[in-house]
Amino acid sequence: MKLVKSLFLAFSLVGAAVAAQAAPAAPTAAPSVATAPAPVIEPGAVPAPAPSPAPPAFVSTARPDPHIGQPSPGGYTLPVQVTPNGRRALWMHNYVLMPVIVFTSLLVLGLLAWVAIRYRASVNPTPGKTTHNTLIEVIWTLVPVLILVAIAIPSIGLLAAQFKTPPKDAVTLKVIGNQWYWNYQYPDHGDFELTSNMLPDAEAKKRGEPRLLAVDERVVLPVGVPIRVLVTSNDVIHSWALPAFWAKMDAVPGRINELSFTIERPGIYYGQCSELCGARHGFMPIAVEAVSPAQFARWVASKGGTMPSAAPAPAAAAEVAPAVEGAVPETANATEAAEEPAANATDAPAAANTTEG
Ligand SMILES: [Cu+2]
Repeated sequence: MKLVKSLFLAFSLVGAAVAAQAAPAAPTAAPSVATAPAPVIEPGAVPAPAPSPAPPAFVSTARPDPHIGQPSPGGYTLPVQVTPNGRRALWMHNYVLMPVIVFTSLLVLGLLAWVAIRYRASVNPTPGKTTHNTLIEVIWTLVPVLILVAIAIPSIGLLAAQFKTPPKDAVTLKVIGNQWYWNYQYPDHGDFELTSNMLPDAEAKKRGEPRLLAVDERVVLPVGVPIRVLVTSNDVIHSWALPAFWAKMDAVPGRINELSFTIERPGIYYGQCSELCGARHGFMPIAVEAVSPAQFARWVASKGGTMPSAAPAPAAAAEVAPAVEGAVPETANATEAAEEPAANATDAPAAANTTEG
């Protein structure tokens, strides 16, 4: 009897704590935990292990930033980059390529103007007979060569960084293209799967998301952690492309392509299929929600997945959803999507292992 009493006490304490913490975020979840009846244990029976309180459901609180992770009105340059490779590539574009292009264009324009005006027929009735000048020929050969070498050095480094193999403990996301939606699998986290379909315009508007880019199931990834993306397809060639990550990788049936990046800031980032894949090619957007590792662990739990570490991520249980004014309701699954899951899971681990070497 004493045991029943203490169990009941412990249980209501835990329930009260969870209710107090989760009240602003998930008011519906709290009462069910708090009012759960204490288990009745027959005298002499082996007591069942006390059920651990379920982790609070992951509720997305993020709202898309209209200037980051999606096209913005009047935008004329590359999007804001949120990965180290992206920032490096943006730097190269802004401070190497653009100055070279602008300088070269202005130089050629100036030379043409000079020739056209200074040596026009009206002021040069008898043209000069000069055909060769060794010094000028050496200059116009050597200078472009030096410019190309100057561009090649940072360019090759950037290329190598983009295809650097991610570390072994990187979070693996498997992306599978389908006509015309994306499947996502998390092989390191219990291999659960999502199907991501575009939201209808009205629903996207209601949620404050851009039309043709919003989806019913966002891919959730942790920030500050290397991500390994394995990209493949079930039918035709698609391409998983996310401009803010400097990421674009073909999804080819029967083969797995690898891509890796580290997201540096939380947010919602949109992309699109970037390989003409059929009639609804323009309607299979990508939406990635980058969250803290603790929130990621909670999201994984809410999907029925597991974290690869043995410890059940105490941070995830301790941390409570932040205040959620106008939180986006999670995954109303508005579209009549989700045909057959069509998971091509069998070839994934083998192929992934070969890439790890
Ligand atoms: Cu496609």
